[in-house]
Amino acid sequence: MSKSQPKTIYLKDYSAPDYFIEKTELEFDLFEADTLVRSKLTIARNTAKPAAPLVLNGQNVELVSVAINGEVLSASDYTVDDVSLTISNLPDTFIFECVTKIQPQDNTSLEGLYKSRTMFCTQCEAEGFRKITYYLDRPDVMSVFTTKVIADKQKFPVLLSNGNEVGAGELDGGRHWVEWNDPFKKPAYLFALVAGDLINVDSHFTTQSGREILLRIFIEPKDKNKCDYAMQALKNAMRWDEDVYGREYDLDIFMIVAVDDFNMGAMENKGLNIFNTSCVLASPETTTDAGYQRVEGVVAHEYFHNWSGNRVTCRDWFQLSLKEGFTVFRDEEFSADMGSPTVKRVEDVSMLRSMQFAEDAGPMAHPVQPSSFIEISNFYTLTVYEKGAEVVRMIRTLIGAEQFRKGSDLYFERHDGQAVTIEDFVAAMADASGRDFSLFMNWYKQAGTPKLSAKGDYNAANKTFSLTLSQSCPPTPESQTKQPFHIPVAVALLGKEGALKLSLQGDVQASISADQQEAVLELTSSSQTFVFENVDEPPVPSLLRGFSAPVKLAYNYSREELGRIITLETDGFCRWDASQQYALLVIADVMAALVNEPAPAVDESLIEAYRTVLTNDALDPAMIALMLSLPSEDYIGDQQAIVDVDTIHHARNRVVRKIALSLHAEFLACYNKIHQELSAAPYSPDATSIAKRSLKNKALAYLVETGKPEAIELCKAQFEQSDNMTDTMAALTALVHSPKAAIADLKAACLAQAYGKWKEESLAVNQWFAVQATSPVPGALAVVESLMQHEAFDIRNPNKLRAVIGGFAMRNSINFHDRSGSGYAFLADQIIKLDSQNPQVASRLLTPLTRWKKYDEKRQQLMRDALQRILDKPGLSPDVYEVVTKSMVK
Ligand code: B3K
Ligand code: ZN
Repeated sequence: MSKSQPKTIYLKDYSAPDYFIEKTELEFDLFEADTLVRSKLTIARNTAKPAAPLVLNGQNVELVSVAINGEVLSASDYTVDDVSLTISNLPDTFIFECVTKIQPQDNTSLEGLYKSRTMFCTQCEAEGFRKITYYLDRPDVMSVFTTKVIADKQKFPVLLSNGNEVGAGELDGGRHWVEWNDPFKKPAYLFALVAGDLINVDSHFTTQSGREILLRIFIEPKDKNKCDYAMQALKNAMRWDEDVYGREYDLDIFMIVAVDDFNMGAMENKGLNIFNTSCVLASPETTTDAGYQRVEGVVAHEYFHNWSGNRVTCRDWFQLSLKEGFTVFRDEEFSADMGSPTVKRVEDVSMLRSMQFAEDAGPMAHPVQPSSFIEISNFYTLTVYEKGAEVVRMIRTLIGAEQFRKGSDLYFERHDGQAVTIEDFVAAMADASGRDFSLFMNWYKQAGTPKLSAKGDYNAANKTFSLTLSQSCPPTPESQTKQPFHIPVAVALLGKEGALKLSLQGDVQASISADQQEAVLELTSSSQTFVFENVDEPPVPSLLRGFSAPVKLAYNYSREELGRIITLETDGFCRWDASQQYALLVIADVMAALVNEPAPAVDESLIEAYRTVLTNDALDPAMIALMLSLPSEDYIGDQQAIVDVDTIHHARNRVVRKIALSLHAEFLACYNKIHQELSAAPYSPDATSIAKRSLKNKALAYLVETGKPEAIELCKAQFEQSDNMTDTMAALTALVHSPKAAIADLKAACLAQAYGKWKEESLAVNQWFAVQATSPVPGALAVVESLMQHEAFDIRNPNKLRAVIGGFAMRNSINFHDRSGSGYAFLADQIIKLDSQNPQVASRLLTPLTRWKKYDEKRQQLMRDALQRILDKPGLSPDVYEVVTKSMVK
């Protein structure tokens, strides 16, 4: 099959491999022009299957020679095509050797072996190893790897691969070699190699059983002072995994290498994680609080994969969420424990609802365990990762923390060293808890976001409150009709003074917490009624506490009822969500009124609710900041059948401005108080300071919205005096995104000053690019086009592409969706250009165009025209081909 005829792969066609590779011995001879890869594989036929030819995967590799049991084969002994090498009539066990030639310096896809600036590095997940040498590049083929790396000693003093260093030496011509051995069997996707001129920062960790582990982060010398935070995060993650999951690290060394050019955040290669610099380097002057938290989260995520992914891996790529959903769940819980659990939960849910729900409603919607794909790279999605994590979270909610731990112990014990399925994971949870998860499996098998409708009925005479829960799920590409989901609905009933004690009538599938204030109701059919008894007053039900299931809740709350939840609920998620729902109602009123009048009034009760929240000293400042954040334009759009881009933008802005003007004094007092508190100590990315900064900068953003000269001055002062990136970027963003024409010169001056300061700091420059690309001020496209000509822009660097093109297309709705279609045409041009260079990045950046069905007819047509133009490009990559063809289906 050639790359121009993409083929669909189905889960139902899975078949065990015909051969196993017991031992893999590799030798890399790295040169500037060609790299030679010598591979020696000890192969055994899978005798459980009928004899079959050996078909090895290989792509963009030049075969130099091939031998079986030491005998060099002639061209007639094998066949080679674009994607494979086939040899027939082989004995049951044999040694396969081959030499391949590759050009990593020309590999712009950043998959396989490639060069990031001056260093060689690899990215093999999912199917990149086949771009290095011929191999059984599938996760259920696990092998022990030995890797010898040879290179020029001066240019590449550091030579790394997985496992432990087992030998090193000098060669003629200024070359040297290092050999590594990884004693743990692993699939090829976990293979890694690095060669570069790097320095290392070291530390140590003593495991719970007393083993001493060397922790080593490799960076460029200029970044020496930027790894302390990642190192501490790594140690925290190692300890946490021992404490919470009983998982200890296994090798004697754990290495992280930071590289500039990387398609995603990081990669969990065994013992040798490779990281995008943006997810490992951190310093107060270049990294925002959110950046610090991302470093902590990603370091932990990759570390946790050592068990959930590496020791127990996936049988095939349809099982991707086995490792990703579970590992995201683990990293979310870790970050929650390191900071504020409520804030973390709200942030995660907010992202899920605005982005994963849109994916579930779009043309690329797929189950957490997809049943088919053309290009697996397209399935590293919010659904597989974030929704996958929600599904694991629901398992824990249903069986409780203790049984969940028993289940994970059982899973790791049963399957250590194996490549398994999502069903194996759930079976371990079922066996440990004695619960039946057969209906629950629909969460893995069906795409789409279920709608959960709830209706409450209070009977004063019987003192009962009946809660009727119903579910439905819209059709998605893989299934038009849906089976019911097993939905855990965590509920509290709020009386006038707070949560009521709960008691349920009859024998229903539900559990009640020890303090009797929360019930987890299990909805397992299309509709069920749960009756609470001894309810002395009409309650307000607070539903989906902690966001107990990834569903869209429909309950007809009045503003008064939402107000009660905002004031009395102790569950932070529900409290925040009530404030979002309240704001949605107010924004919806303004949107409706905008049809008839240009400047409709804004419901004052929202202002009063915000005033109460803002002046509530008992609340965590981060929670206040979140509760004072209006729902995003994306989330508002998600509530509409056809997104009314302009009205959403104007209505939301109107509400923002009204809040800003009405609460001006409170915001100023809040700003000054926190600013003074924080100024007393140097910057620190601890949870308390982060929380305070988030509220301070929320207040600043509202102050700038007033457009008052003193607010602009305050913002300018923060920009100039700040000692940290969080405050600097908050001030710069508020100025650059302000619609006030009178401050155009100030914006330009601040941007110039910022660039002058950051031009040697690539990660800071990315943020400088993003703040401009995401500006809602008219004319962003012209700015974006000029940024792409800027000296600091680098079309090969995914971080730059994400900042500029991604910022514009994904985080600047009002400009990207300009009625003229200019945003769509621009994006199509970029995708066409990027497709041959880096298909993975191109395919990802394409997402906003795929959502055409959500827009008005004129925009639909313009978006489809843009998609068609992409499709017409000859030789389109399978990555982009899959997304475009699936999204064009009417
Ligand atoms: N497992 C990698 C993702 C690889 C993506 C390949 N296209 C990072 C992670 O999820 O930890
Ligand atoms: Zn992962």
